Amino acid sequence: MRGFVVKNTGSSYLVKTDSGELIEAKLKGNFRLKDIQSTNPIAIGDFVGIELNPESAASIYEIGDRKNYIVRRSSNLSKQSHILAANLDQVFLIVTVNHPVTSTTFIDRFLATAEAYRIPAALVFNKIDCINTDEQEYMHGLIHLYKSIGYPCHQISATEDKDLTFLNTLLHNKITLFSGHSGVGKSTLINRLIPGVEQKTQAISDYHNKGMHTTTFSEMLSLPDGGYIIDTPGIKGFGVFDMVDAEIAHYFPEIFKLSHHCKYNNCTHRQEPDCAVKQALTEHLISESRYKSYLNILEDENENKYREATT
Ligand SMILES: Nc1nc2c(ncn2[C@@H]2O[C@H](COP(=O)(O)OP(=O)(O)O)[C@@H](O)[C@H]2O)c(=O)[nH]1
Ligand SMILES: [Mg+2]
Ligand SMILES: [Zn+2]
Repeated sequence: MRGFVVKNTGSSYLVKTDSGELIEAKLKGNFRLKDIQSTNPIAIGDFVGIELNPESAASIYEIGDRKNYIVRRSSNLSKQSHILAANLDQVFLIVTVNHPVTSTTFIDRFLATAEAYRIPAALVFNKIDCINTDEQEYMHGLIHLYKSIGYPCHQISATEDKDLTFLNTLLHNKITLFSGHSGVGKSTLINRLIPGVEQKTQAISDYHNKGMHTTTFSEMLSLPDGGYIIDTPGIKGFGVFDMVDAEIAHYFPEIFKLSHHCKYNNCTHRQEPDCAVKQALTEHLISESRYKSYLNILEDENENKYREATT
C-alpha cells in the first residue's frame, strides 16, 4: 500500500494512503540515506510504502525518492540533521515589520536557504493593520526590493482582512511550508485558511513567560480544496549543511547575476579588485541590506559550516 506521511508523532508516523485513509505506521528495520546523516530517516511529505500488520501499527518498508527536503541541525553541537519536511512545493515566510520586528538578515537568510534547496519562496507581510506610517513606508521599500529580485510579496492582515481568497489560490493543491518568527501570525493565518483547524495562537507577551522548548512535531494541515500547509511551531529555522563560501553568492540571485562581471571568477565580493558587486553597491544597484546579509552568512563562524535560515 502506498501513502504519504502527514504527521510525525516522534514514535510513529501518520500516513495518508492513496485511497485517503489515515494509518499509523512505524519504520521497519534500519534505513540509511545516501547523502545525509539524519536522526529521522522519514519526514512529513515523504512518499512511503506500507505493509499492514493485523495486531500492531503498519510498517513502512520503503521511502520514495524526494523532490527536495529541508533539514535543521538536531542540536547546536551536532553534525547530525533532522529532516523537517520533504517534497515541498513552496515556502512562505510570514514577515511583520513590527510586533514583532522581522529583520532583513532574517529574511535574507531564509530566502538564501530556500534558494539553496531550490524551493520557490514568497514573503507574506502580515499585521498591516497595526503598523504606523513610517513602518508602512519601510515595508513598501522592502516589498519593492524583494519584488525586484523576483520574490512574490503579499500584504495581509490575518485578523482584519475579510477575504483571503488570493492566498487560497496560491496554496491550492500545493505543499507549502509556513515559517517566520513566533508571534507573526502563522497560526492565526492558518486558522483563517483552514476553518475548524484550531491552531493555538498566542498573544506576543505570553512568549517570554512560556517555555518555548517543548518539542513539537510538524504536521501537514489539509486545505479544504486540496493542498497542505506545514506550520513550524517551535522551530526556529532550517538550514543548509556544507554551504561553501563560493556558493553563497548563488543564493542571492541579484548578486550572482553580477558576479560574472567580476575580475576573478572565484570573487567573494569583499576585498577583491575589479569586483562588479562592490561597484554595483556604490551605484546603489544592489541593496546595502542584501549585501550585509550576504557577508553575514559568508562570515558565519561555524565549525560545521551549517548555515541556518534564521538568526
Ligand atoms: N493586529 C493584528 N494582530 C494579529 C494579526 N495576525 C495575528 N495577530 C495576533 O498576533 C498574535 C500572535 O499570533 P499567532 O498566530 O499565535 O503567531 P504565530 O506564533 O506566528 O503562530 C496573536 O495575538 C494574534 O491575534 C494581524 O494581522 N493583525
Ligand atoms: Mg503558532
Ligand atoms: Zn566580486
